Amino acid sequence: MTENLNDYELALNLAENISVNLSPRPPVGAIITNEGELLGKGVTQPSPRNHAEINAILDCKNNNFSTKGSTMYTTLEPCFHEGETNPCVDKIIESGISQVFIGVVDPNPKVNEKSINKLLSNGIKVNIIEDEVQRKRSEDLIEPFKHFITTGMPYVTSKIAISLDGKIATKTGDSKWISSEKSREIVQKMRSLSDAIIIGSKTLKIDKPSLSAKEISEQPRYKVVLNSKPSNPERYLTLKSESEIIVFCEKTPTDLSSWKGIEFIEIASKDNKLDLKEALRILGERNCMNVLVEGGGQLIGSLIDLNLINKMRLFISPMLIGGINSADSIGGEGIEFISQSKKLTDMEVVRVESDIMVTGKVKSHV
Ligand code: AOF
Ligand code: ZN
Repeated sequence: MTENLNDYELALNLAENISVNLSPRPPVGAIITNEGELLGKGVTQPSPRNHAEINAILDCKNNNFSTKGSTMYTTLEPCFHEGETNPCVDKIIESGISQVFIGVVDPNPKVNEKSINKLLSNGIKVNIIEDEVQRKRSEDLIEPFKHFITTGMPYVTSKIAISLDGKIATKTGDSKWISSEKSREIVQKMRSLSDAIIIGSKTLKIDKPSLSAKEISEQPRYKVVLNSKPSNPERYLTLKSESEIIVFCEKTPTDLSSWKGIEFIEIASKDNKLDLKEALRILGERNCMNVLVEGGGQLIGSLIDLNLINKMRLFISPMLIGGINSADSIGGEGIEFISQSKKLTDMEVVRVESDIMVTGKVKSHV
């Protein structure tokens, strides 16, 4: 039986419009129909609340519809395991749903086709969505989750505001503001949907950022600074908020009383550079699925050198800064040949007031 594209489209739209941080859960949308009639819909809620499929089943009940013989469309394979909620697969079987359309198989090893097999062995028809565009949208939805669950590493997005000539500040370090107000609002939303915001110590010193998601109730869980030899607690005062502050360093300062409220995590360094992969691994261990790197250019460049950035977002502002001594957007070691350049895919270009917002995925291993 072929899928009803419109029904699946609705499930996809529900998932794509989730605008709260669900980490470490993936966003899922589910709907239930019977003979073309919409009976109920649901989306994933933040832990420990319900998964999408359970919400869709509950919605049918609230709407006084029976789920017997109905069809479910869900953007991700239902879960198999007993986690914070009962397994969705069992709820689907109990509810008498007779057919399930699934966007993508759950890459979580605890699920990974087990639910599909369980549905099939309980006489429920299972179809994987065939439409290529919808399949791709379903895969995109779980991309950070897939990266996190299969590697244990956070999905890293880097954001940079640059002038048309690729500068992130003037020769005196002034950078306020390069991007438009609307672009900066988008960054606030990106911060609120991230588990951790990371900057280098030079950015902390020069920009004095708060890293908070301004005028948004949901804040990043961690504000993270990479600072090999932390020596100036005053600088960290701009970060004070409800988020926890982590400093990755070579050595914890001895005068801890002047660093109240800051957690130090020692990691190895080589040639005066902290082990960035280790820092990200530790954040992954703390269930950080989405992290946002806000600079500076040296940190972003080093992460790119190490293939640790998954997605880039640039806000390009129609201004020229110039100056051989003003900071460039990306530092690091760089490459020798164009053939070694990091390619971007899935490019999106959007006009935001006078800025151009460019977003793309970094294809790490070309
Ligand atoms: C679903 N529906 O809406 C989502 C699923 O920690 P727990 O118990 O919330 O389980 C999270 C896992 O469930 C997650 O790793 C992923 O495999 C799956 N996510 N599954 O049936 C949902 N968000
Ligand atoms: Zn579930």
